[in-house]
Amino acid sequence: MIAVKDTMLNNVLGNFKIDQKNYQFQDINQGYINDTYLVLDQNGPLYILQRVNHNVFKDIKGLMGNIANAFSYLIDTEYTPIALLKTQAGDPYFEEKEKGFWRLMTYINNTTAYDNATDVNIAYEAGKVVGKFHQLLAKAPLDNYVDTIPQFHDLSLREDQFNASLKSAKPEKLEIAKSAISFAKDTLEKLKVIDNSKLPQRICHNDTKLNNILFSKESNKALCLIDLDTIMKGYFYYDFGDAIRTVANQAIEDEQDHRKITFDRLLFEAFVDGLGANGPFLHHEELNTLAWGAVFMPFIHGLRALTDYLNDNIYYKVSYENQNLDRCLSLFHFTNKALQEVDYMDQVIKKKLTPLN
Ligand code: GN1
Ligand code: MG
Repeated sequence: MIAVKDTMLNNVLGNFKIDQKNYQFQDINQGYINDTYLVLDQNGPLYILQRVNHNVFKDIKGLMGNIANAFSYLIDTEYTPIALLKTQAGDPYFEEKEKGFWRLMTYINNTTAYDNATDVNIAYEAGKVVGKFHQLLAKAPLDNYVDTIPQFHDLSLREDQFNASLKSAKPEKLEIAKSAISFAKDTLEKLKVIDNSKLPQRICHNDTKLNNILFSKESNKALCLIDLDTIMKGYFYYDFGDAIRTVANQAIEDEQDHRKITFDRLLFEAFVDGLGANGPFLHHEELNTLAWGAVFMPFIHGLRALTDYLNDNIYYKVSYENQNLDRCLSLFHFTNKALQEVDYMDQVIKKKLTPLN
């Protein structure tokens, strides 16, 4: 069976401008959206091959244009570049009839990614590289970017989708998810304090969970961000909050044992220190929203997981029936912890980060 898959993937690689040989493949099953494979030869890993999920990403050309544009700004001695390999026709991705869209990227040797921060160095390095990413992309013109998923982190859209799922869900699911549904309704009201109207838009990564940051196994330094599919306009608190939900929390996203879910203040502070390490880049108004961003991001992910559970798993790939519900409950548990830390987070942010204006 594996051989059939290897042949299929080798056929895909035949369309790219690389040495043609018999490659081996390892599934990287971490994501909920795309299919990702590590490509190896007898000397070890060489490339990352991905089939981009066209159900989720409707405008692949725009998406790949965003990535190519971002790569052209992400050049710095403190940022490790990733390159896209071109197809034989010179395109940045290969369209296979009916089976989808494939892209091939360089693999950076001797690297790893973490689901959770195990020490303050990881948290600090994560903050530093997220800051560097934003400083470099602050120079990229916003108009060059398309919205790969329109209104991706728009809470009113996610609220509408949640309300629609409440109407169509099976009664037994509504019963099982009763407490999550009530937490969602309460928290939706609380989050109305966030006011986007005064915030500058930035090119954001929009999926800065810790395992989208590549670390050197040798130096333990954070090298760069990966998974740039959702690079598009956004507010900085999206990237801040999405990092915090995985840096300050020692549990995995679908953790069922909620005693393992933490809001670790030392890890939080180390991340904020890292963010400030390359000098100021955020405006005063943006700093004001960061603490709430750390509530907003785990919540919006929990809400989307809950909606998908109620819709019978039509969006995320699930590895078992109730995974979306487990993700929701775990994310909401962390949201609740973050809610209790808003004043504390705000004080730390104001103490450690200097505004630009
Ligand atoms: C999805 O598949 P992955 O892990 O890259 C989702 C993100 C979530 C993430 C985990 C396009 O990303 O927003 O943070 O799952 N991406 C999309 O919850 O929906
Ligand atoms: Mg992603």
